Amino acid sequence: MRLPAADVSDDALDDAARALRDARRVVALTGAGISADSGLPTFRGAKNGLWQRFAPEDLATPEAFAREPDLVWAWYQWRRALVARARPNAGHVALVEIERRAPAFTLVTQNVDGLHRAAGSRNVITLHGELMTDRCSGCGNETPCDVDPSFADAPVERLDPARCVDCAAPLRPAVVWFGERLPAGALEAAAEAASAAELLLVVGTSGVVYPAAALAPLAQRSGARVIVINTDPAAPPGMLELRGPASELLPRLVSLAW
Ligand code: BV8
Repeated sequence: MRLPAADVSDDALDDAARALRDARRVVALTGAGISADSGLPTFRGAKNGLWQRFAPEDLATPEAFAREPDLVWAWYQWRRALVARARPNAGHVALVEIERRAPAFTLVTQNVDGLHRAAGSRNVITLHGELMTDRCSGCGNETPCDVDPSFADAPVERLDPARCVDCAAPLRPAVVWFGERLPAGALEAAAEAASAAELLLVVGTSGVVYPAAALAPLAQRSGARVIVINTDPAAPPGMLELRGPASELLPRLVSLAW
């Protein structure tokens, strides 16, 4: 599926590139949109086939897993199969270049797909956990998950969760579900980076999930310039909006800045 090309003026891009080049402390906050061009469905975008009748908030909760573990586990095994065949795109790679060039850079991601680290980003704060890791719902033991690639194109609707080899309790993905705390220290580190940022790039997020969504207003209140990169109109007042795919706009921004 080809995304609409960027709809952004040269002046806006030049303005953003200058801000990027001049900023000493840069922070990027990313969401599912940056992985869209790696073939991964976003949370609130067009619904995908089997799961179109569920909202993420219906399935990504401890209550849903307790009530219907086979439904929730099957959803994650489908998503894991998609992530297993996904590769970082030019947007992920552009953020690696920004980390190399900027005097100080912090990447804060809501994504659980691991594509930022796969692209080479190093200073990454992962707010919502790791999809490709299993955590035992009993003893808490964490292990890399198994993936059945066939689920990518032929997902099953129900599948009993795998069991822990140590205590036989059901495994769950090592992600933060709605109603669960973020990993210890992650939000604090992200808020510290956002408060100190001179420039915050908000890339591919609908800004509806808290507390992550509070980071952009926090940065703005602390004096940062905020640039929003999104295919949809998503920029609150006072933030510069670059409308278009992150995989196109981020590389253009980097090439204009340096
Ligand atoms: C918690 C892991 C407290 C699971 C996810 C106020 C304060 C605190 C909490 C709340 C609050 N209000 C409500 C809450 C509760 C809740 C919440 O925010 N609910 C929402 C629905 C209102 N928050 C929580 O429960 C959080 N926990 O606060 O705990 C606590 C305290 C004490 C004790 C106990 C608890 C936990 C939230 C984490 C949930 N887990 N993921 C999983 O993946 O299965 S969230 C999930 O949504 C993903 O991580 C995802 O990244 C995230 C955000 O979505 P987006 O990334 O923005 O994706 P989306 O599809 O929405 O948007 C994509 C965007 O990209 C769009 O704008 C689109 O236009 C754009 N786009 C598309 N293509 C492109 C593009 N842009 C650029 N280029 C493209 N090519």
